[in-house]
Amino acid sequence: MSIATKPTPPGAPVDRPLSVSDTDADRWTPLTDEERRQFHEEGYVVVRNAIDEDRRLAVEAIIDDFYEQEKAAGNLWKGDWMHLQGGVIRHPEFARLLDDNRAFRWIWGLLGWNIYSHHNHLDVNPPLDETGEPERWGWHQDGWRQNSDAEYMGEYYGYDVSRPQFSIKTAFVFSDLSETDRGSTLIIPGSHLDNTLPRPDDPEDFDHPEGTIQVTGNPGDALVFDRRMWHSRSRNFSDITRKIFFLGYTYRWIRPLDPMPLEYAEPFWDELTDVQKQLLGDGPNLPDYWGIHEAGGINDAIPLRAELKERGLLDRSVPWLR
Ligand SMILES: O=C(O)CCC(=O)C(=O)O
Ligand SMILES: [Fe+2]
Repeated sequence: MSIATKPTPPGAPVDRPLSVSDTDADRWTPLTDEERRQFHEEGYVVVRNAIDEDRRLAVEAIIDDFYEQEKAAGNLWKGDWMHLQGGVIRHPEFARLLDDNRAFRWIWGLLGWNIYSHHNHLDVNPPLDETGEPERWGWHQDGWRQNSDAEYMGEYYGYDVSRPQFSIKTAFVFSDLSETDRGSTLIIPGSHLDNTLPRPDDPEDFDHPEGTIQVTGNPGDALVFDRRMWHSRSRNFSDITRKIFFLGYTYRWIRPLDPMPLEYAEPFWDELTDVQKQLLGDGPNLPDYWGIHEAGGINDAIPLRAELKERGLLDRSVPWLR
């Protein structure tokens, strides 16, 4: 079978409806029990209108400027792809995306208050050059060594347990991904609870796994997904350049993956809120990253905790919101 120009499989809503949050809830509306259960079962949600159109347009223009800069600097990948890791610290509008959006309630609602962005990337993927390389098997869970070092060896001991969640990503859609085959992310809903995914014998000759959907989205929507979700890039067979910003959030006691020196944000540091500074990785001392004071004890001054506390959103019945 020739894969070079094979379109990716039909996306949602062919086999199943997308898991969608259509609410106009703002970032401080707590998740309902039903929403939390839905995410824990499905491993993802698409948030409609995560940012408003005027802001999407403004940020898209900034993304285009970065693309030109990276191109001029010879930093594009595979000829014309931009994959700018740690990009969130490069512009105040990117930093603002960290919490000022309608998907953020899923982040604090599922991870809690002791979090930051350890990993984020701004991706621009022009239409595929059909003379390009064949598609290669790209299915993975995020987290690198988190999928080995923190393993339970459940199979060895005869019980079945999923590996720990550790992080969640929000992908903000800036271009029109409302149709399939525009390079949007492939996922297998519910697969975040499986520790393995069978691989093909030939990484250049395969069908995508059963249950694969292609996550479509309108400009301004966001895909929120569990880092354990088995997912893959897909190829952009359309004539529209894909523009998308992935923001990964994890606990502050996990080290950054991307180079994000806080000095990059110096020119606009004073424009940021304390929550945004926390989410960029700021903290006054090491115990702070563990959620505590230097002398021990929960630290109520940690900005996102303080914000949630002030709004009455801490919740003893949810461990990460205690
Ligand atoms: O570009 C994509 O669609 C997927 C990228 C990816 O693997 C990720 O963000 O973890
Ligand atoms: Fe990934």
